[in-house]
Amino acid sequence: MSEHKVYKLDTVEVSDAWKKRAYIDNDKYLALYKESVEAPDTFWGREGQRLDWIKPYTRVKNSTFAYPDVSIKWFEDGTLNVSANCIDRHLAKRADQTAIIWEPDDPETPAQHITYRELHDNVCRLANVLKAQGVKRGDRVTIYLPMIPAAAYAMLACARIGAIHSIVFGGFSPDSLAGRVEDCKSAVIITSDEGRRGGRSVPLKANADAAAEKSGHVEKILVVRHTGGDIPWTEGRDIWLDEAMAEASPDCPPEEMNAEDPLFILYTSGSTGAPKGVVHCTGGYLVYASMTHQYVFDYHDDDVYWCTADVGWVTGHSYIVYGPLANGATTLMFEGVPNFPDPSRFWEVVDKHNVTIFYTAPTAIRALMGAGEDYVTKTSRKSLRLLGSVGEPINPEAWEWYYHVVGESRCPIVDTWWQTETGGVLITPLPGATKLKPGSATRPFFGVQPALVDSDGNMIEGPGQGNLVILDSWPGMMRTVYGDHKRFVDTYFSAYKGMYFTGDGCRRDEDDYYWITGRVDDVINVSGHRMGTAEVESALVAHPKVSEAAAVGFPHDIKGQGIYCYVTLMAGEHEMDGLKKELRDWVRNEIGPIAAPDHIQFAPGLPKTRSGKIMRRILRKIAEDEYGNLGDTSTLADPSVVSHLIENRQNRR
Ligand code: 6R9
Repeated sequence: MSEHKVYKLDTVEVSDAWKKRAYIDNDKYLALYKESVEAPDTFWGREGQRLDWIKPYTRVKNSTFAYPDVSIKWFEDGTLNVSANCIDRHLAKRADQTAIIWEPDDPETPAQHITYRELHDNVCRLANVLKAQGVKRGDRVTIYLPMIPAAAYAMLACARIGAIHSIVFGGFSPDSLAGRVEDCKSAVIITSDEGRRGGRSVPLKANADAAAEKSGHVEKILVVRHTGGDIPWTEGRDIWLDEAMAEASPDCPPEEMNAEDPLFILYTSGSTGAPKGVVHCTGGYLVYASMTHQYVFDYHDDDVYWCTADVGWVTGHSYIVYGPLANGATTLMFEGVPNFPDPSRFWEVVDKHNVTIFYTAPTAIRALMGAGEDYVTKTSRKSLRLLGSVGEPINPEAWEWYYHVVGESRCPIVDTWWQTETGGVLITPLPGATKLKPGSATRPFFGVQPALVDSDGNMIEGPGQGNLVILDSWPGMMRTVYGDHKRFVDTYFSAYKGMYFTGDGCRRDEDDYYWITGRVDDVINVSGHRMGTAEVESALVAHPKVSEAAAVGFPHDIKGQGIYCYVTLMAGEHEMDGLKKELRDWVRNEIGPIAAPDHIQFAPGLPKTRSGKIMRRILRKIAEDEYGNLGDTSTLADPSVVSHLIENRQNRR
């Protein structure tokens, strides 16, 4: 990306206009932050009031990070319903206001504007359909849908009746879907005939069928009619959702839920084993999603807010659906991709709907930056006033391009650091309060106490670099791993006792600004999507010709990180280029397109310690082309393996 401007901005000061308009200026930030960590019960007790409670809470925070007795509860004696908070309570004032703007994949297809009244009607009907199919409070419902309004209806319908939704990203394979259905024992899948992305169809119903066949649990598949494409049909199991909703009552009283009742499960990759079912609960999650959406994006009533994520990821949960709708916002849902029909699409959608707040991922910014400025500058974008970034570290070049070209140097960028596990944004600028530094997520949100520790767990004070931990609980954090509380405690609280370990490395500068440097565990961040190396490896070794595999990340211009795989074949199998493609397609089919390896290198042997542990550190260096600096290799069982890998790596250039 050397043809682009070199990073030169040092800091961007908060403008007077922003100081005037924003909810939070710097003095307010400092005062409220202090209160939030020194008197959390007072601070959050007040913030909890942003929601409508059926039975008010009397207890605010009740949590401990003490290993192994980790327990997190917020507002624990309060009751409420998330769907009533996202819809019903807005009806008096906003029944005719647009809740959701839907922008389809094909720009020729008309957009839809769904009002809060229509949202209420659809959610109640869908909730009644679920009830009629026997779904009860606490049951798990799997949602496997494209970016269409029905995805939001389905989420809110589950919340309405107290069912726990588990959304599986539409890009995941039938196997991945089956694994997630199986893990949470979900008897119902909500899907659509097909999805549409970038002009291409995605066979969602066919995938759901294949998943249902693999997993014994699925009793009903509710199907949204979306593209009208031909699909297989199983009488007695499959139900057209439009027909069922037309017959259902538009009235469905919201279930009274405890603040600590689960709202959803979302599977995410970690450094070991199968994806974990991250559990988020009702009260604390919604308070946190609502509050961060309001302050991080400085959302006001006249805004049109667009987050380009997919509802299959946590960003879609918290910042397309729950946060915005809890705040009575107008939220845009986009079915398509940034470069279809061409790389102007995002900005054309901004102009078409007068979007004021735009939130996307660095990978999209880098891809659009590569397509050239003309695609941006030919659009107006005058409605924009704030830009956001999420999912991976944003490199300063991309930050500057986003800031100068897209935002015409007038829109602050909020670089928001957070995770599936955290439920909402933890480290971020606030546009009226925080001077920006390109590439830094800057400062903690209210109630968040970040710290850096070295690998022995010693606290690093002042400027320095280390592993990012969080010292105390905030309302939006995950409560457990579905069905496996021990895994929750072991994964997040055992490395540094008494602290939540994020898995990220981080630098803190002289202004106490945080700079996330990326994962320090075996998680690869591909285009902002988390991929466990263990998952890619187990997909590869499931191939009959593969005996052993190791996957590592390497720097990739567009995706941030790409997947580099070392593969040892079974004896008698031969290395050939056709086999690389076969293995790539294999992983794509096993997990989904986002997991497809960028590079495969055949390796007669992998570098291992004498106890047989693969030395990934060395494999990472080779993938990064950094042979001069392999670090300590004295524990290698067979050093010749490494020279062989380097030779092969160099030969393929
Ligand atoms: C929200 C989301 C979480 C991981 C996280 C970190 C990376 C997210 C970031 C960022 C640097 C940012 N990450 N936002 N790194 N700057 N602003 O992305 O959740 O899919 O669980 O990924 O993404 O490495 O640990 P999730």
